[in-house]
Amino acid sequence: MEKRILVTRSSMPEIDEYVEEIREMWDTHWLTNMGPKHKQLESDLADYLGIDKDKITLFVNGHLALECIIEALELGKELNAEGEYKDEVITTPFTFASTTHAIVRKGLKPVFCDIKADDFTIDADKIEKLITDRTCAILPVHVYGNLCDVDKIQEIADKHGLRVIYDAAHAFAVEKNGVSSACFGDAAMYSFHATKVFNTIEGGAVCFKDSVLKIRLNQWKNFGITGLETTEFIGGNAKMNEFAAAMGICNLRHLDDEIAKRERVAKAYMERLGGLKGIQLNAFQEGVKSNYAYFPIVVDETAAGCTRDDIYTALAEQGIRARKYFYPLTSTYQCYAGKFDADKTPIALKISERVLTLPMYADLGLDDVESICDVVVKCVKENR
Ligand code: T4K
Repeated sequence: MEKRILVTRSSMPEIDEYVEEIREMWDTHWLTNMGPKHKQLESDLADYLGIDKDKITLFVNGHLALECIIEALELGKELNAEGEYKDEVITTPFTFASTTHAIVRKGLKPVFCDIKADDFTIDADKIEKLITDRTCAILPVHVYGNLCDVDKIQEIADKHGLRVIYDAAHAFAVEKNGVSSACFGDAAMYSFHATKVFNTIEGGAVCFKDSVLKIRLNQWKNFGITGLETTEFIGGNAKMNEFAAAMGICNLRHLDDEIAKRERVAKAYMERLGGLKGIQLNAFQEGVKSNYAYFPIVVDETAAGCTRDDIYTALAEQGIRARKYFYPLTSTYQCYAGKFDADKTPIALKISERVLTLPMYADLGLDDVESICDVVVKCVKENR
């Protein structure tokens, strides 16, 4: 069979390590509902992130984690002086479906802010002009392992009395000046999906500033049940099961090695593609320790002589499946037709039409990186 290289490949522990981790479940028969593996992973993650154990809780996936934190913070429930609900959330359309859908599914209105062309995160200088008397929160996205301008965003939020929730799906294990991405804003949501730097098969977590939220989030993710005979909220079911937690316990043991291997892959890409005319690489962020979650390139057709789609197709012909994360913008999805104007976020629109994320995972061979770069370089050189 022809060799295929996909955009990513799930990290997995040795099978024996996982079997050992789940073995006792055949004695306990405890499979879910915040059991011992769930508790252990929560505690291991808190240690890894350097946060208190009462400032993290686990979820079945990142998306429902995001919905639950919106509910637990009661966004959209407050009235302004005119008696209107404060239901607007400032966010970006350069993201996965989940971010925008979570806002809309919780009855709130996304107000789209543009992004920066160098690191693809929200342009904090453009936030304030979008704030109205209906704004309740800012929900920025740490894209590809790049961090948003967390200091400036917090300053704006404090000035206007807004909540800040980070979509940190791409930013597990990322730090700024030694401070974990878990510590910024009122809350940060992580995705532990199979495609992420750290995975629990499917899974997610929310880390938060106010430890009171732990009880509330645990209730929201368990049908809103607050006691043996009391149910105070209309919650859903978003609990992580014990098999997923066991996978997380194993994967966490190897995470630092995995990130080091990813760094090696990123450096190999940078060596070959750095300086290639028309190919923009991810910006290096001062003081940020990356997790090398993705390897995006942005193709400027005029300078490169070929388009993003030319490179995408040339790679696909060699069995290399790069992906267009994030194209199209969420604001242009069919399900939101007529609701938003993508021209109001011109940089996000431009980047989404030019971005390609190249294969990136810990075990990607450096010879494979060479072959991928050969295709990109050939595309650029042959077309100029
Ligand atoms: N916010 C942001 C910014 C996000 O990026 C995401 C998720 C979320 C929120 C929501 O978090 P979760 O609720 O998912 O925890 C994938 C993932 O499904 C999704 O989690 C992720 N973002 C998104 C960026 O990528 P697809 O549709 O591209 O996945 P798929 O199935 O095409 O897989 C991509 C590649 O990954 C495959 O070509 C091979 C590899 N793969 C995939 C799976 C499923 C594996 O190696 N193993 C696997 O089990 O969405």
